[in-house]
Amino acid sequence: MNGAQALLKTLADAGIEVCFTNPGTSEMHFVAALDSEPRMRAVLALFEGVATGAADGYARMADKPAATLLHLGCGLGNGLANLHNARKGKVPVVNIVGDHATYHTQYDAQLQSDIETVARNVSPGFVRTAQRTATLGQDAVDAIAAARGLPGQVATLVLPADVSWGEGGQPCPPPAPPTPTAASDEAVQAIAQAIRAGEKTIVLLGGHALREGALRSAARIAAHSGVQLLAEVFPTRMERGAGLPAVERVAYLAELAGVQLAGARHLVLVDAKSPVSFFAYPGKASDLVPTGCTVHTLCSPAQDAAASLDKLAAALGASATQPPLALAQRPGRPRGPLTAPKVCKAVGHLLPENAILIDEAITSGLMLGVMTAGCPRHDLITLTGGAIGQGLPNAVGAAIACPNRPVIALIGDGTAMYTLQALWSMARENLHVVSVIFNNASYSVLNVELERVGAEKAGPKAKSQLDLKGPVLNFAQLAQGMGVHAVRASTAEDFCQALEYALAHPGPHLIEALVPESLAGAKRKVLPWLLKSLPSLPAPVARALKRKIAP
Ligand SMILES: Cc1ncc(C[n+]2csc(CCOP(=O)(O)OP(=O)(O)O)c2C)c(N)n1
Ligand SMILES: [Mg+2]
Repeated sequence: MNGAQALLKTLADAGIEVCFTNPGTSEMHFVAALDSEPRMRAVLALFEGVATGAADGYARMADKPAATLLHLGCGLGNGLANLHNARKGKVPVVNIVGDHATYHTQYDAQLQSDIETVARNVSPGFVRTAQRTATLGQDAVDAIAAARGLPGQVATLVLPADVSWGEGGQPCPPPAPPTPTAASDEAVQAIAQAIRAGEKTIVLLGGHALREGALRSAARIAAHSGVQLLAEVFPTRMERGAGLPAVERVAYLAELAGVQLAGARHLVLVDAKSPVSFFAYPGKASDLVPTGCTVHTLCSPAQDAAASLDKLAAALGASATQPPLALAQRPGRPRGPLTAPKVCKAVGHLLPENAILIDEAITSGLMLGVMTAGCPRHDLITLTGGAIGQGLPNAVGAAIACPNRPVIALIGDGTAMYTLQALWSMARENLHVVSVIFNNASYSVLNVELERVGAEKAGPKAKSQLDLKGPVLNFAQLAQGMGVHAVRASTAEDFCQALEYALAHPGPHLIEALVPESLAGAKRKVLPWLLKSLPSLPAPVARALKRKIAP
């Protein structure tokens, strides 16, 4: 057995069944070994950012890692943004990067570069360059253990070509799965005491606290003790829909998040990070915790969120409380000229049972949350690390992890262009993914940001960096060129019909929604002023405005 064969057997024995690849010459023995391991599915991506984003989407839905296969430092660099998103989402990935043979490094050949330095950015907890064929199996076990650790992470194993092709590979048995602990008695008691004192308390749910069991426990606590629940701004995976507790997410815009958090005296973190502003803005606070608010940690991402919430519910006497659940209700069928809110409405009108919804719609998705709140149960995947180009690759991985569930990916046009090659992988693997691209011919959110940061009057050169008009992209044609059935829609009627067709016909589809910018003209001009005025408005008015801008 050579090293690559031993590596693949070790991965498969540990339940790693999919490898998203974009190989080169240094990975040829790994590629050749794929046929020796029938349990490993290999999925070719035409850009490394698709491979890494697919591995991220897969693990979010499968709750176990996939492997990647990337080509040296440059291939890893191309895949970095989506590994970053995985890192921020605490998603396990076994990231395998091929390298030159160990004795070839000294010659500084064309593709020679410092792989470990690139890797440390996204896998600070585990970067290892395999040294010998005989120990490669153990290296793989260590990488798997690190990836599946508490919390999940990207683990990078650099695989020199001679370690891969050398004889004497030894597969190793899988590492034991980790067992997270519940919150400590002290943490539970301290938080229960703070809650019982009756001051305004917000419980911020993140990570695994947004899965069904934890959500139900949190909702019991909220119903029993009057605390307010919020979900982190960009969940890795959130279970929602009719029959589950509905939890509002922290808003992206710091000023709106400020309205949500205002007046809190206690903030309880459950597998969540204390909230901070996405960016810094001149004269505005970065830390979103209101002054005078005490931050408590019920459990860290390394602990068991559901068990911790159960413990807190028991301490408060809330274990038998029946929490309110989202009612089954859908918006009506939209009509007339197509707009982004109407696309969200159509998705709410038609979302099938058990769907996986991927939201990378940026400004076009502002209404998605309210429009889908009462839809049949679904999972929501979002842009955890803010590095755009995640959604389409995530859809590839999610569809492979859950072949019997429809995947609907809502993506901005600017965003779609980062990793558009994902469409080709959807076609090749015949995945049931409906990609909806919002063609508003703009980096619209950056136009909003331009107003918000208070930059001086934007001239034509500045504005041209943020608009995508000329040439206007034609996503339907681009998709067709990659083997994906695609249509354009400029009315709500056409869009609904296209979505119904796509959902009824398994396989990949793309619907290009031709829409105006959601935040344009007067709306865009007044937004910064509205946001600025929020802190000085009475709380009920501020909350009403918040609901209007980003419900
Ligand atoms: C990797 C990466 N590059 C650049 C950005 C900056 N950025 C944020 S949003 C955005 C444009 C989004 O445009 P689009 O997808 O068309 O959505 P819209 O704003 O029009 O709703 C850009 C370039 C980013 N977040 N991540
Ligand atoms: Mg756009």
